[in-house]
Amino acid sequence: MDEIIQKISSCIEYGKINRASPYPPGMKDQDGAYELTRQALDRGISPSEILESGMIPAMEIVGNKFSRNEIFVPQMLMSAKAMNAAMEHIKPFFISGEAKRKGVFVIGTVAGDLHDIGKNLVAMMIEGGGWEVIDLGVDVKPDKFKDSIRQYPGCFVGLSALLTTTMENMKITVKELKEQYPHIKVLIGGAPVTDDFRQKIGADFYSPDPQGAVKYLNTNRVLQ
Ligand code: B1M
Repeated sequence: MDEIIQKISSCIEYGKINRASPYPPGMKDQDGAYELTRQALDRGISPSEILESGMIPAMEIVGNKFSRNEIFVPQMLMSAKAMNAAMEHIKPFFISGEAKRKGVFVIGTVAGDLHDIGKNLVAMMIEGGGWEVIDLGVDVKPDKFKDSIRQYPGCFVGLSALLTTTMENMKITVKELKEQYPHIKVLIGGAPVTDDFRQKIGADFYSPDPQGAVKYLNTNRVLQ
């Protein structure tokens, strides 16, 4: 792996946001995820490579360390901040200036769940694919999704969940949306979600990654 990608990965793993950040003390006065990502792009490394070889695997390591009680929530939060700092440079590459004319995609992380990095990536890729994205944020209750469905008739809805506990809220959300709007297409995703779960809760599509969600939307959109 390219050395700079390795460094970006370490910054995310250890929560080094930018050069000015004093955390972690061992990386004081060094470039952080923010500066290194800019440098990597300036060297011609592709945003997808930085994301897939450096940033996402780093978060995987963070999750594994958390599972083993080697780090705790504050460290996990610093890693998320470093990831978001790197994303500031990556985002413009995935969002084209193309008119958003394919349709509307409403996305949110389900009620009780505050994880938004994966959801933001999905939103970013879908927007880059030419869709208008309405991002409702995190901890989104079913009523908020319903408000958007009323506001954007014919939209597709995406739900993200990262916790096994909030998968239950995903199930409730799908049930409520389908009861009131039987024709609405609901896509689901997030680390603990599977296609088996999708079938059980009656959602229309599951994708393990943003690319699958983009493909589904492009294939299933109603041509106007
Ligand atoms: Co959280 N956390 N966390 N956390 N956290 C996990 C999810 C966990 C697996 C860590 C672990 O134990 N190994 C664990 C869940 C265990 C479980 O339920 N089985 C966990 C826990 C327990 C918790 C808390 C309960 C900890 C506590 O307080 N004791 C707490 C819950 C807070 C809450 O939500 N109510 C909590 C808090 C946090 C932070 C706030 C500190 C922070 C989130 C910051 C933020 O998002 N702004 C955080 C983080 C960073 C993580 C890990 C380390 C990383 C998550 C991440 O961003 N991954 C995570 C461990 C892990 O996932 N390995 C963990 C990178 C991201 C790109 O991947 O989100 O999976 P992901 O998204 C992917 C795909 O899943 C897919 O595309 C993305 C790109 O490939 N995808 C979709 C996602 N949504 C999609 C939707 C689609 C399609 C694809 O269609 C609509």
